[in-house]
Amino acid sequence: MRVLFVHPSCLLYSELYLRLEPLGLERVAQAARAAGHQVRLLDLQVARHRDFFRALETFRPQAIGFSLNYLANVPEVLDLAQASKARLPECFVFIGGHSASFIAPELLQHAPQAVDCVVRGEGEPVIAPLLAAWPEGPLEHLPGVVTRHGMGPPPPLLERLDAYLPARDLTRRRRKYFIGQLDPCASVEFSRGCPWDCAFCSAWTFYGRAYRQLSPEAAAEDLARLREPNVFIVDDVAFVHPEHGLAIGREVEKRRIRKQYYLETRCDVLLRHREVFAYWRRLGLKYLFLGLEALDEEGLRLHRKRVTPGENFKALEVARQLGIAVAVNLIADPDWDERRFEIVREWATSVPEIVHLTVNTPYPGTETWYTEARQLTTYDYRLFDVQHAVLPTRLPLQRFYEELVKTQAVLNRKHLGFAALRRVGTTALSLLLRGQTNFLRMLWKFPRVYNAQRQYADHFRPVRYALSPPPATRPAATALYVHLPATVQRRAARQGSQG
Ligand code: B12
Ligand code: SF4
Repeated sequence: MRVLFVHPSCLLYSELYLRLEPLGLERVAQAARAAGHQVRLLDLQVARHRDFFRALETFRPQAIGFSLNYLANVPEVLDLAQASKARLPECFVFIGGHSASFIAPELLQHAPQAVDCVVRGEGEPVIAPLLAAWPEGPLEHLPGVVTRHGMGPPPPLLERLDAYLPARDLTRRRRKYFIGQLDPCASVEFSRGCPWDCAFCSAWTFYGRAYRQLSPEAAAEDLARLREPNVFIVDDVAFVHPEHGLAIGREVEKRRIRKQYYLETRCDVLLRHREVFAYWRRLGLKYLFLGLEALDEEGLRLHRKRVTPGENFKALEVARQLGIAVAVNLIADPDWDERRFEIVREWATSVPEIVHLTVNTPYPGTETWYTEARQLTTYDYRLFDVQHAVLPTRLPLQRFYEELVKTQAVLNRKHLGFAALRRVGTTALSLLLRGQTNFLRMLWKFPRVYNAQRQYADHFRPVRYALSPPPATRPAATALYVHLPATVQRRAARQGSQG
């Protein structure tokens, strides 16, 4: 079968600092290819809608699979799905990905004639049986598959993460992928899932609390295949198990791989396994992203982050000692007043780290989606991008955005514009000489991207697709998960055998 996989466009706000390859989709594409299908991949982060419509005419796909990791991309994907069906009525149109997994029935309701099914959970184990079942069906008997007629059993977890290394040969314009100074930059995955359970996050509910690792050999083999000199490690929390990080490092050394790396981890993991980060520093680790989330004890408790402010600040010290540049994230609550923004500005200008500010946003799949007592003020998918307030603001909404953007501008002054250019002049020049302009463009983009007036006006656009509100009563704990945790599965199996 001719299969076209499509990743939607970037959101304006994330494109400022980075644009990363669609790693999950590349892995699903590889699983489809291994099953004998003729596969193409189009990434609308680096291509245009007209390229998509051209691909419909020239490639004539018999199946189109859209990736929907981000809630804010829902309208774009639904519009493209409808346009695809209108042009190619026989084509099998389906959607998968992180956000799609939590709102599958809703997506089908929004576009009942255009979307044939939604795939919940990891795509690799499902894609071959799904394509084999079309067009005879029925599809809704397959694990993880949801159609208008029903929902299949819970999706299976991929048995071995080593099984399908990403089909990177399918992505074009790879020079467009970058993160900050790491330009160009590829992505890799060393592990999947997260053992923690923060209230605002859906990583643990998606994977059913499972935490799995690639073998050190497969991880290093994947790194060795990369042409890019820079690598973003997509793991939610890198090096949870120090021995895994050390073992991958040894394989990297054995193969004489020399790259620069960017990874995300937790402050307590950095404190506990400092030696792994020191080792990776020698291997080329340049940047760390730490989700600080809050500066105070109470904020951390509400997010159920399970770290203290003391640990967070100590972790920043350790990173500085190791000579690793750090970017941190703080979550701004819509309840903040001018004083709270002021405190963040003061703190952020007193530390050398890059500080990002995102807005507290309950997402389907997170615990706060069910427990957040405040009423959502909008159900417009496009505003669920952590740059808009979807909960009531203490300040008038327009004032809230003015404070938010003012704060972001202060935080960004340190590492964008002329200040940054002065600091990284030689790096910028050498990138320019190699024809890499993503980083340089980033330095001047801030005023175009962040704009309080526009963010406020976004609330008054006509809404074509609206998210369904959370249920009035909190569902059973197991309903939170996409992949069921092993304990829940065992319990269900026991009950089944007794019944
Ligand atoms: C890397 C990453 C990014 C990269 C994106 C790179 C890219 N283009 O794919 C960057 C840094 C750009 C990014 C940005 C954002 N991200 Co992000 N990101 C992640 C992260 C850490 C890993 C994603 C990943 O590569 N995973 C590994 C691959 C193998 O898994 P995967 O992509 O999920 O794909 C699997 C399945 O989803 C499925 N699948 C995926 N596509 C398809 C398609 C089909 C047809 C099928 C059948 C299956 C399928 O199969 C794949 C293989 O198993 C996740 C957390 C997580 N654990 O997933 C957050 C996460 C997805 N991001 C999140 C958020 C909030 C954002 C931002 C809005 C803001 C922010 N602060 O990060 C922006 C918005 C991005 C945009 N729309 O432009 C949230 C999602 C929230 C939501 N429900 O919308 C997550 C879950 C983080 C979190 N814990 O809350 N992100
Ligand atoms: S925020 Fe980080 S540590 Fe917390 S559950 Fe999500 S991925 Fe895990």
